[in-house]
Amino acid sequence: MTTHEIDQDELRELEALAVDVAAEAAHFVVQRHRTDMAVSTKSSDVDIVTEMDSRSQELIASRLRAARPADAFFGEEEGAPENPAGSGALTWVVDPIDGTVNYLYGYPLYAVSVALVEGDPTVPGAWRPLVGAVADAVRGSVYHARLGGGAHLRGADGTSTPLRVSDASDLATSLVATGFGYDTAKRVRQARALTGVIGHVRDIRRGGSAALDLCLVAGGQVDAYYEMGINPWDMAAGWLVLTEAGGFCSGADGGPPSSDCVVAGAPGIRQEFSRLVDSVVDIVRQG
Ligand code: LIP
Repeated sequence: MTTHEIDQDELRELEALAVDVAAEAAHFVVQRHRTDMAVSTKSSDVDIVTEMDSRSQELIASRLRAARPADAFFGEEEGAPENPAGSGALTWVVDPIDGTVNYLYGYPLYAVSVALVEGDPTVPGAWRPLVGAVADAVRGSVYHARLGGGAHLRGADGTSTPLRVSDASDLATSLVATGFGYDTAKRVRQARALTGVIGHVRDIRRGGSAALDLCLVAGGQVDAYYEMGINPWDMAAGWLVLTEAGGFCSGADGGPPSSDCVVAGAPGIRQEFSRLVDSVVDIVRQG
């Protein structure tokens, strides 16, 4: 991975750009939500994309290209990155609406996720986020962070609060978030894996947005999160917000976070929780 010498001042500017763009797109999708909006499907009948996912991505891409023409862009709704990261360029990794099914239903948990990463986001272990912003569209707040600069929550009233993970040290009384994919057979395997987890923790939360789940861990509202099957655009910004808030974010067997598996949480339960997720990950892998 080509590492870039970027000082904190430049990172602070890039973080502010990510926050502004994510907040603008979040406001846009809330304002333009309609029950009769166009909806189409992707990998399965339940894997949907609304017209607002595409319009939000167009808005974000145009803002970022105007501000940072040399950077690459990798958005959920556009497939392979433009200007491949192989060229050493930094890449904006974007989820224009994370929690699209929630958005369609008007279920109040969806976000816009914008991150700038170095390395190749399509290769596990070959990239890392430098700045990230997750705009909670319904609350009007923005979780954000820069590498080495800590993590903060900008409230709808403009106040800024430092984020800190919980001090959980006992898995049995830990609250855990997770999620399920769009492939029916895989979802059944994820549910089977969950039966191996639920007896070892306080309770489970299924919010529907990986980006918000990771940020809720960063703020201490839940103690841990795991999921098998999410994409770089779902995790890029939330990963950095979480680690800058003092948490851990990895993959199965101590590997990097990836579509295979994301394991994240408060440092006090890292070993226990990682061991637990490692014990069920093969249930989901066996497709
Ligand atoms: C969603 C993720 C969520 C997962 C859903 C879906 P999307 O992303 O954020 O964690 O459980 O299946 O992948 O499709 O709304 O961008």
